[in-house]
Amino acid sequence: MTRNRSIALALSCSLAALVAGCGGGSGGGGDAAALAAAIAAANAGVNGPGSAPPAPRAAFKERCSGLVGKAVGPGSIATAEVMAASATTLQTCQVRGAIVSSPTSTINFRIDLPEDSVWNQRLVQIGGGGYDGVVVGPDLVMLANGDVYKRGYAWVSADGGVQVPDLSSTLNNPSAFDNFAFAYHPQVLKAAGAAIQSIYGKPAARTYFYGMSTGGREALLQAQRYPQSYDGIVAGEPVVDYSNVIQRGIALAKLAFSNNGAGWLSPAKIKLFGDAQMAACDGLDGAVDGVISHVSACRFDVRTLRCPGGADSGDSCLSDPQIASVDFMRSDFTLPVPVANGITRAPAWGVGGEAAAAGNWTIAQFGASPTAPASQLYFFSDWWLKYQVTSNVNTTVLGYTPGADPARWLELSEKVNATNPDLSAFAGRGAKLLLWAGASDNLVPPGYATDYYQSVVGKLGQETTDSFMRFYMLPGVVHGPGGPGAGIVDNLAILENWVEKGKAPDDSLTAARLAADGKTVEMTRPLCRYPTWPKYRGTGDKNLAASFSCAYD
Ligand SMILES: [Ca+2]
Repeated sequence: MTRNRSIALALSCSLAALVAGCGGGSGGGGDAAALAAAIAAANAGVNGPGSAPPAPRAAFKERCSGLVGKAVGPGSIATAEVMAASATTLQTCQVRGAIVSSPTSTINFRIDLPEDSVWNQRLVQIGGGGYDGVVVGPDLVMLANGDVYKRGYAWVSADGGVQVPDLSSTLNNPSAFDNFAFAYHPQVLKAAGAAIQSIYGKPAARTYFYGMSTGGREALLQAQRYPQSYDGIVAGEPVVDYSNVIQRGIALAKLAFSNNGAGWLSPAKIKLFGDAQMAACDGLDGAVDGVISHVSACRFDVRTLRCPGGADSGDSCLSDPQIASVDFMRSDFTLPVPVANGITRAPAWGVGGEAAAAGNWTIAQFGASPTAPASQLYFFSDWWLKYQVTSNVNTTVLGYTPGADPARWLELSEKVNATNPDLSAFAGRGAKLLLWAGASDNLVPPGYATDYYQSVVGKLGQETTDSFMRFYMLPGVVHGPGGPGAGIVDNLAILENWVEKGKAPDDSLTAARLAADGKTVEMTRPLCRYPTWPKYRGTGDKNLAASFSCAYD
C-alpha cells in the first residue's frame, strides 16, 4: 500500500514538478496596483472633514501572525507566516488550518493572502487532484500562466477531508467520503472568507474556482450544487464521475492483464501503434507537426499492425488480444451499471499522445509489467473497489465481476458525479464557466467533457449556453496538460475579462506549449471552441497560432 500511495502522490507531485519552472514571468502586478490605488483613492473620502481619523491598522506581518489560533468560519488557523516575495511570487501571508468536519473527517486547508497593497481583491479556490488527500496549494494554477502568482490573488486549497491519496481513509467512513465527493469546498470557502475578512477588513470582490482532473470534477460540481458561491469557474479535464471511469478502467484491466497479460501493450508496442497512427493522421489537419488536430477524421486501422496469424511475434506487430485492447481504448463503452443522471456511456480515451513523454498509455493504463498491474487507472480502480464499492480490502480488480453491486455503484455515483446539466442557477446570476479537455487525454476520456457540454446545451439551449459557458478541446494535450499539443491557457484572465468586463471570449485566444525550461513558448495554437479544431492555413510558421484557423469538420 505504501507503494500505491506513493504513486498517487506522484500524480499530484508530477503536476507540481511539471509547473515548477512555469514561473519567471515579470510584471502582472500593474493592474492590481492600479486597482488598489483606485480603491485607496475612493476610500480616502470616507473619513471626511470633521470625522475621527481611522484607527491605525496593524502592520501586515502582525495581522498575519495574529491569525494563529483564530476561528475562521467552521475552521481554525494553526499557523500563519509571512512569505517573502520572490521573482515569481508576492509577499504573502500563508495560512494553514483545519476544519474538524466530523469525528472522522478533518479538512486541512491552506490560504495564501497577498499583502494588502498588491491584493487584487480576488479569491481563487483550487480543486484537488486524484483522490485528493494532499493540500495541493495553488501550484496547479501555474499551469495557466507563468505570472499568475504576481497578479495578487488570494488562494485557498484543501485536502478533501482525507489525508491519504488512496481513498483508504473513506473505508466505512461516510463523512470522509462525502467530504471528498462533494462537501468539502463550501466549508473551506467559509473559512477562507472569514480569514480574508479578518486580515483585510473586507470580503473579496470576486470569487473564482479553478480545478483540473478531479479538481475539474469539483469545479463542475460547484457550478451545479453551489451556484451562488462563485463568479466564475474553470473546469479542466474533468473526471465527471469516478463511477463511470472506474467501470471502464476495470474492463480495460481485464483485457490487458488477464491471461498472463496477453492483451498488455509494452512501451515498444504502444510506440509502434502511436507512430503508425501519427503517420496516418498528423497531416489531416494540414500540418505535419506531431499533433493530430482533426481528431474526428483520424480512423487509423490498428489491424494493419496485426502479427501474422494474430499471435504475438515481437515488438513489430500486435497480437489479437493486444488489438482488442487498442480497440477498447478507441471505442465508446456501455457501462455495465448505469450511473447518476441516467448515464450509460463511457466515451473513448484520447487520440494522439499514446507514446508522449508525459501522460502516455504506459503511465495511464498499461504500466511497466504485464503481470504486476501498476498504472494510474489500475490503482484508482483498485482503491475505488476496495474502499468504496465493496468495502472489502481483499477485493481485486481482476477478480471483480462487472455489473455486480449496481445499487452501490449508483449510490456512489449520485454523490461524486458532476453530470447534472442544469446550470440555470449558475447562469442566472451572471457567473461564467470555462470548460476544457485534452484531445489526447489517456487517463480521463476527453469525451466526458464533450458529453457534459452537450448535455448542458440540450438542457438550456445553445444560445443560453453560449451566454455563460465555453468549451475548448485542445488537440495533442494529455492529462496534466502536457503532450505534443498546446495546453497552456490563461484561463483566469479569460474568465475575469468575461465576468468583470463583460468581454466574452473571442476567437483571438490562444494556447501555448512551453519548452523544457517551462518558460519559453515554443508553439501556439488558436483556442478553438468545440467542435472546431485548429486547421493549418497552408502557409506560415507552423509554430504560430496565426497560421491556423478554427475549422468545422
Ligand atoms: Ca497535425
